[in-house]
Amino acid sequence: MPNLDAIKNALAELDEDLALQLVKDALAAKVPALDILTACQDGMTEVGRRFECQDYFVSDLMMSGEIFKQIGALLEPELKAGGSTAVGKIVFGTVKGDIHDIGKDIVVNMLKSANFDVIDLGVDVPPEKFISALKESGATVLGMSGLLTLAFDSMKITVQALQTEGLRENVRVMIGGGPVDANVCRFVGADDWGADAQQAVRLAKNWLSPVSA
Ligand code: B12
Repeated sequence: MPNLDAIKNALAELDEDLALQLVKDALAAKVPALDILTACQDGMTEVGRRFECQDYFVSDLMMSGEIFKQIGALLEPELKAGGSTAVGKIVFGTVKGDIHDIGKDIVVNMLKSANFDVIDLGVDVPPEKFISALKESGATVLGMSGLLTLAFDSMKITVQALQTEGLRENVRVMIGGGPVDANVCRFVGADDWGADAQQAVRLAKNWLSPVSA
């Protein structure tokens, strides 16, 4: 039986071959993809901890990112939320000053799998780019991702820009990314926040198709 702790440890040790093999074994043994994803996120958290302790360097963060992306590609077909008839447009991006996109990509893919039309603006997205995408697309949900502490300010400024542009009444805002919690949500002035991609899908379903939610 594949061991989720072993996957977490292989990622934390940056053992690419072992991590990928263990993920393949786990998928073959029908371990739920979401459980594998959680183990991998725990591994990334451990990488972050070692980076904080200066056991790891930026090159190690990059290596962990590369491994995680390959694991993401293996898990993606299994992570389809499926079965949803929800439709609606969502503008999404990692906020200005932040280039972390592994979590954003997972969330975007899960939203797409749940039949939402997602306009992904990428990383380091300034408020004005979010605003023009919302205006051009008519989307009524904005999703912002950020892992750096400085991302909180970028998120807040973006919400203020929505207000200034008269869009705030019609656009629901969700935020997420490693350090985001209810306090950050209040600080930013977002409508809600999520700790994982499933929560992003739940929020989108509630906001865009209340009947089927
Ligand atoms: C990989 C990594 C990198 C890679 C990123 C590669 C990439 N393409 O994304 C690279 C090497 C580029 C990098 C760079 C840096 N990093 Co970095 N990085 C990480 C690391 C190890 C993992 C992040 C990750 O991918 N996690 C896995 C994903 C799946 O999790 P996630 O993003 O949280 O997403 C999930 C949920 O949060 C949620 N979610 C995400 N977005 C959203 C949005 C919505 C709306 C919702 C509802 C949910 C949601 O769903 C996702 C799936 O479940 C973290 C450590 C950690 N603990 O997170 C540090 C970390 C984030 N990095 C950190 C730092 C300091 C940096 C650098 C400044 C380092 C440097 N000195 O250059 C630079 C910053 C560059 C920049 N301007 O952005 C710090 C941040 C500290 C802080 N408080 O600001 C961390 C926490 C490490 C640490 N402990 O010190 N990093």
